[in-house]
Amino acid sequence: MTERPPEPPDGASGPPPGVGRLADLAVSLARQAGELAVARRATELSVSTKSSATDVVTDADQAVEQFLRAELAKRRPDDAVLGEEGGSSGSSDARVRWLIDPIDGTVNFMLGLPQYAVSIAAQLDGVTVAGCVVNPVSGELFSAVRGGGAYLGAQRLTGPRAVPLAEAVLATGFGYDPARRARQGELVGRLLGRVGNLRRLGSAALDLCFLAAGRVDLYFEGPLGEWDYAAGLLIAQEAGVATSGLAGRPAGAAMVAGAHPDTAAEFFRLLEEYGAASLI
Ligand code: LIP
Repeated sequence: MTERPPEPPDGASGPPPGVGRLADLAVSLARQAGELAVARRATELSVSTKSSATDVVTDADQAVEQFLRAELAKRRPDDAVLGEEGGSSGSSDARVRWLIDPIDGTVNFMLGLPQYAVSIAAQLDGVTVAGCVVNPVSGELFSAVRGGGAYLGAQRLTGPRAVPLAEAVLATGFGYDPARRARQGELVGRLLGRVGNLRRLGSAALDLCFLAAGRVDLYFEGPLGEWDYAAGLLIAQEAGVATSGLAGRPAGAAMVAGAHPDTAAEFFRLLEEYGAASLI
């Protein structure tokens, strides 16, 4: 499992030390949670559904989130937590809030597709300041601290290619509601005539990390759970990705979109022109 980069040397510019400690905890817990997910994948999974027949959750998702919550309760008892499976816990006055997706890409995990991740983000006073996304199958560990850059292991990430939209590879995802999925499909169908290619990899957290790593050139999806995108969005932003939400608003639960700064305005305009607002 590749590790987080070294802290900036004393005196260098970068995030305040307290944020570094949050980042270190996110990395440590994400690595351990990833190992637990892999171990649980080797056992007989019990699968149930949530909002629709395709919105699955396994006992592994629940076990990994329980592990993360127990570790956070032990090490950071005054912090709040928002997790995909267990919802919100802790005081609404807490300065630090953790956002955890125990297994992002649950359908891939259930099917044995090696494209899923543990995603952990830490917010300080409502701003995401540290994030870690681990693919426990590949061993890739993406991390970022606000103001400190984005990394794959110790390798600095510098974002997507500055290619024309007509050559750009677009990553996206689809929701669990059939009617909304149909609308998302119509939007993607229109975009396909304007971009170079499409990838639907199954994990928003990893899609955003791949944008940060230059493995895809464009990304959008919406709506998303805050736990899906919080860490990946910070990693993408710290890699220099230009991001946006709907109608020029900041990226958020309604939609997360990202591109190279040179193509971002054209891409975001295209999303609006092709009806992204209809996705929420
Ligand atoms: C998934 C996202 C993915 C999206 C799926 C699902 P989950 O999260 O990461 O991008 O398209 O519909 O929301 O549910 O596997 O944690």
